[in-house]
Amino acid sequence: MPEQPSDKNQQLESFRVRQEGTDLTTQQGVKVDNTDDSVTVGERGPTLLEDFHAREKLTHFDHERIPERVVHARGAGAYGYFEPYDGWLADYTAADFLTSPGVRTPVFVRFSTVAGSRGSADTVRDVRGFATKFYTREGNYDLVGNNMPVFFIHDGIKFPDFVHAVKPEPHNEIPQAQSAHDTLWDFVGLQPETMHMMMWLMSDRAIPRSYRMMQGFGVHTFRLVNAEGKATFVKFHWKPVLGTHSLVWDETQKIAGKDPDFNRRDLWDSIEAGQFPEWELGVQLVEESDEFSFDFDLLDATKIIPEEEVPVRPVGRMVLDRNPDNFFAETEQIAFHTANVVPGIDFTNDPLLQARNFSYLDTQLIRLGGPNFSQLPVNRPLAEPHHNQRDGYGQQAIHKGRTSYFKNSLGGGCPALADSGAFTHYAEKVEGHKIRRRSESFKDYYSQATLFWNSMSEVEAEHIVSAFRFELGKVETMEVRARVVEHLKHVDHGLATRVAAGIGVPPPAAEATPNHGRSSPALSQLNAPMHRIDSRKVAVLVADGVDGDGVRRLVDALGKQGALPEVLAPTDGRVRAATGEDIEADRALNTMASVLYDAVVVPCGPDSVATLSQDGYAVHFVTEAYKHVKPVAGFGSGLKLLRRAGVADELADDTGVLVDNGVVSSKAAEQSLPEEFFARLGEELAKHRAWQRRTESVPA
Ligand code: HDE
Repeated sequence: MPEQPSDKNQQLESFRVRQEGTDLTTQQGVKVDNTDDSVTVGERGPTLLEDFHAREKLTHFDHERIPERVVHARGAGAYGYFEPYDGWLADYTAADFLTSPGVRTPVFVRFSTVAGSRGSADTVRDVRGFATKFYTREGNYDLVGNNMPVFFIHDGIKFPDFVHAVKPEPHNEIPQAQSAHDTLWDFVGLQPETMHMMMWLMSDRAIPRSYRMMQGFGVHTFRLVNAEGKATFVKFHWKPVLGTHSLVWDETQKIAGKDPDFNRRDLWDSIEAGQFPEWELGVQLVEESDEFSFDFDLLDATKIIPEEEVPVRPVGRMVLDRNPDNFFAETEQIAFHTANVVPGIDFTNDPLLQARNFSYLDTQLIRLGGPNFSQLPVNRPLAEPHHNQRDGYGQQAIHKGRTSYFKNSLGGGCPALADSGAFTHYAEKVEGHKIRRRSESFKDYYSQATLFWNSMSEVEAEHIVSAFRFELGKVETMEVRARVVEHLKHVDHGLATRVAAGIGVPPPAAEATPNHGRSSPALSQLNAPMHRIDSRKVAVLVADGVDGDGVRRLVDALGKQGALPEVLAPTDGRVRAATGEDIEADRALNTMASVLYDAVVVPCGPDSVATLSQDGYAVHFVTEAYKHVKPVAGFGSGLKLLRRAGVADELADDTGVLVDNGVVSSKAAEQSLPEEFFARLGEELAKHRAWQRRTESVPA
């Protein structure tokens, strides 16, 4: 077995450039004492071509941009590690990093949206990329997945069509980062294999609260191969320790304006705060002999294996604990590739995967400008590469010696063929005719879309109906809308009828595929664990005259539970508590918005509450949080502001603690506010939203 990998961080160290204590120079290292004025003839004369510093500075600037990713252009990334719990998976795979307990394999993960360009907003309705590069002792392994377990199409040859349809329309480049437009839905209506994925895309999965609160999926069926060469089919799953949670639609649209970097910032801030995002890697395993025992084809990437049929077995955990030093050098230049595999992991004939195995290397060649991008610091494997590939743009290595060919005798025969630890392609037996034809076994477009629909809670189902109505409501061509409804009726007639009613198209015809009635509870994200409130952001609204003791106790108690309370006041700086001492405000109210928080609390303090009640911004803050079904809390005179903001649920009328539909209240204040208040608020926060509080005015 090779040596334990040296730390990726350590490897990167030699590439880090620090500016402290240095003088400005040209690229050639010549010192510069003026970078504000060009060399000219006299003070008002023409600029001279010989001003090499000005020319170099401008030339480099002119070439700063590289092509953005064709898809997944907008992303955020972080370093961390993966550690298997134990070695049980060794029965199935020779992959050392999955089976050596105690070995921490460095990783870089990049999360992304798909359709938008680099500068687009984070919170749009979209699939999220979840790409992990494992710098293993046996070379780099990339698991390039998404936060949804299925895909839009069967065969990679359709990918350019799909992406052209979802991207901004070519004549006017509108709309940016949105699926709600004619061309995407035109594609969907004519390509019904998209139906299962469209159910996911219309669900809350497409608007995650945080990258840290998303599941990840390898999507394709891959192969694990053990040391004896025995293969087993595998699906990879990432499960977030914080549970799987989403925003609500109205909120996402507002955040896109208030903080377009919402998810990116959330990832960055939580790592800076030492609250490291964590996921559990799990696998679903299927024996080769069971390949045909499902009612779908394992090679069809529009299908899941329901967890109730094949359980997800835990393998290890991944923790992200370090932000990159430089976005461009690391997050932008990282190059993932589905064909980056290590011994023990292999492909299947999924035609989507096969196309990806071509496409990723191909795209990096243009995006990163030539064939040497694996030498970029973030892409460098920890297992040292040795080969006879030479030259090309951006070559960093200085290869010594005369030989760059195999076999050679002049170079001592090196690099030599490995006699152990080499990757061996799984010797699958294949035979057949060359044909261009979709497999019959891929042709059930609807039953798993129905499975997904049947598995939703009432709230999740409502959100799906609203999303279809919103998206199709933006489609200008009525025939395109109607065509989609005709497909939806094969998913569920009731769903199609509800969607049709909202978009002005006739209800679907009566004859439809009957709903099979099956469900998979694991598909509802409201069934995910809900007991952690780490890094949940809580706004505490204060003004002069606030109950200082109450605020301190609240901030302290929420902090101890792992949440991140922030004190918001009408202006930045300090507010004076009722008892005379100063309280530091973290932010001015008007720089923030309720949509940037998970909950809001209004503390006691008659003067504070009187000021906030006059402040339309503060009142709206509470109203909006309430409408977005977030936990809302108040104590003492703070309850007055809750009422003024339209909180319609029952509030406490004594010093006890009352919880009603996610509204936590008590008439007590200062030292007499019971500890129970903080505990109950924590419980409501852990539930994420008070979904049962659906008032008619709640925007879905
Ligand atoms: Fe990708 N995909 N993809 N994709 N994909 C890219 O690679 C492609 C597919 C996914 O953070 C590109 O470096 C084809 C499925 C992620 O850098 C490109 C097909 C899944 C990322 C490409 C697919 C993904 C990409 C764009 C159909 C989920 C971002 C730039 C056969 C399992 C990785 C680049 C990052 C990126 C091609 C389908 C996930 C063009 C041809 C299915 C997470 O190569």
